[in-house]
Amino acid sequence: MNRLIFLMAILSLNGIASARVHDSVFVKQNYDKLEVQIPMRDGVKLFTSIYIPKDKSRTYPFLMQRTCYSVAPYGKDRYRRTLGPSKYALYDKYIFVYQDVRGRWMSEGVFDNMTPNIPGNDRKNKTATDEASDTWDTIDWLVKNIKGNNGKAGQWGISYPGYYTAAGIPDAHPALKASSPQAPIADFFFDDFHHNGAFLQSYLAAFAVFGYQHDKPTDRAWYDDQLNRFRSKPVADGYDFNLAMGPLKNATETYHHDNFFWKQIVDHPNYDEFWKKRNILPHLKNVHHAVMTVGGWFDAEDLYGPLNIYKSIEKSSPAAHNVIVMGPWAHGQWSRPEQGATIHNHIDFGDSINTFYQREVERQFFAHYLKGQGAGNFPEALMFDTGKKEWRKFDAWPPKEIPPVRLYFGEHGQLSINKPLNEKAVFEYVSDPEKPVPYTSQTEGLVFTPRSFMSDDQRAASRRPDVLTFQTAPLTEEVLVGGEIMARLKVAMSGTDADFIVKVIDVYPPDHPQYKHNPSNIVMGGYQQLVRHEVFRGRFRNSFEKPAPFKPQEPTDVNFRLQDILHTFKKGHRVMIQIHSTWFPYIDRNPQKYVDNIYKAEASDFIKSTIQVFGSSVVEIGGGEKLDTKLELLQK
Ligand code: PG9
Repeated sequence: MNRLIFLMAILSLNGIASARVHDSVFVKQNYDKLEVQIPMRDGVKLFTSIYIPKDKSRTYPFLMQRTCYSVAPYGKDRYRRTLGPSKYALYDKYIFVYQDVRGRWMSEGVFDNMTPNIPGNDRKNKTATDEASDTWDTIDWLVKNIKGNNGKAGQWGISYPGYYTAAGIPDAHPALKASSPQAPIADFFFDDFHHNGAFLQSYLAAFAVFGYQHDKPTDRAWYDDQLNRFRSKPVADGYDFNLAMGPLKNATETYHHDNFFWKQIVDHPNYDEFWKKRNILPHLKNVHHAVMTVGGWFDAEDLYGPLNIYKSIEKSSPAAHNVIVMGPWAHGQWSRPEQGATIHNHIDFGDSINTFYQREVERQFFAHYLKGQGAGNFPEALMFDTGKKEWRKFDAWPPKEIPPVRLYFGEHGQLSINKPLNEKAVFEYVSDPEKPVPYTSQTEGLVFTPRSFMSDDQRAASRRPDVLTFQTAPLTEEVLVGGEIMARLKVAMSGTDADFIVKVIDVYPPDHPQYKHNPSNIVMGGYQQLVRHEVFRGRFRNSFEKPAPFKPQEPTDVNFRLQDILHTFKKGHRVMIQIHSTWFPYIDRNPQKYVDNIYKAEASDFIKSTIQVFGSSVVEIGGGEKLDTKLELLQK
């Protein structure tokens, strides 16, 4: 039997290998490559690789990706192994365009993170540049200079390229007919580097990529030496490494003393003009072409972005063909070639999910809007229920048809659904920054960005005295939660500052079957699967721009949103909520003594704090009052 399995494995590997070889062979057999320097309106030239179908019997739309991560391979005879957002687009044939954005790799100019958008609907005649004008100028040049195009252009990108797609939407060129920002960044104060003002220390090693200017166009990574500062010796345990480093001021001295982006982060600890002008959301208005935003429910990098880009366009341009797809994916996982099962950490979410998305959703979106193919009847919101593990279509998101669920905390770790318990109850823990709650059940080295923790087992956390844990009895019937989440905490503390982490957790029944991709020591019986979390730096409870200390022992409201959710808690499962104040090294440690700038805090500023959470607190899922009124105020 083992021989048969081995043989099948070899054949399937050959199959994958031949498919991969086939893609790269298909590219060379069916596309010609062109490399051009496209002049922007200010004269800066952007390096652009263009792959044109050899078959001249028909015309083709453009499908473009703009990126800060390089359009390699460089050289007109060196071809990408595949083209486009999936192999379906490759075989359907487009004129694929890949561009190094301003200031990156082989393009000229100066790089800026999250280039501030310059508002103005007369994009064609503006002289100042931003990503919208660079996108406009690029499309204009392509339509006028590349033979065999059908006068239509689409754009897509994942992660930072997803941001460039979103940033190319305002005041779009008339030829731009379809945009698909995927895991797009919307605002670095809420995506990637920060969550509600708390710094993601798990990103510490990534700064080199974004914090140095190249002195001229180059096809070599000019920041490698700075990246290697973290690689001088292997780091087996990121928790110990980051704890031993001490306060963030030591990171400045040791690793990032010459990094312009780190300096900007340190100089702008609050949501000031520096961050506000880099937020793309307020500029997503008057959208007249089709937009399909894609994200992953377990995307540890950009989850705020896709949800809020979709909602911003929905609000500003209700007539736009604006849809959203959210699947059971990690960051960018939907773009991977089909592996059979979609696995996130220990959880198996089902088979052929990527094939369904790439072939039946994404392929159809571009074919319809760029080639006039198909009926174009895309659901407003195609959302994956991460508990039932099935897709659902909604006419609106957040959904109107899912009743709100309110979760109340009670004594002895009781969690009540829709029934308030004892408002006068007080729950208490001692938060010690010298012994922060680990953010993952596994030991990780120094990650570039966090990833697998988003659906991880929370049993180790629930057994810690500095983690408040509340859970229902086993459910007698399934409970569906969907939409936006609000945590409304009433707290008090012995210190003068604190972070709050709130987690929504699905507790599996003791007899839950194992998943075959896990080793036997990953026990799914009783697994406490993280479904959604969020971090909130308490100093920003009244305003992200104007932080304020807490008054010791004074009951204080800390209200904040967690990112959206669609999850069925099945019969026999339990709903669990955890609350704590450290989560390391995912986020940096709050000294818990108020200091003006945590990036400059001294080791002596870090103190233990006794935190109290009162029984009047509640977590609302779906239907709740939208807290982003505060965010909306910020975005004006
Ligand atoms: N989420 C990706 C990232 C940004 C910044 C640092 C590290 C990763 C991305 O948006 O490309």
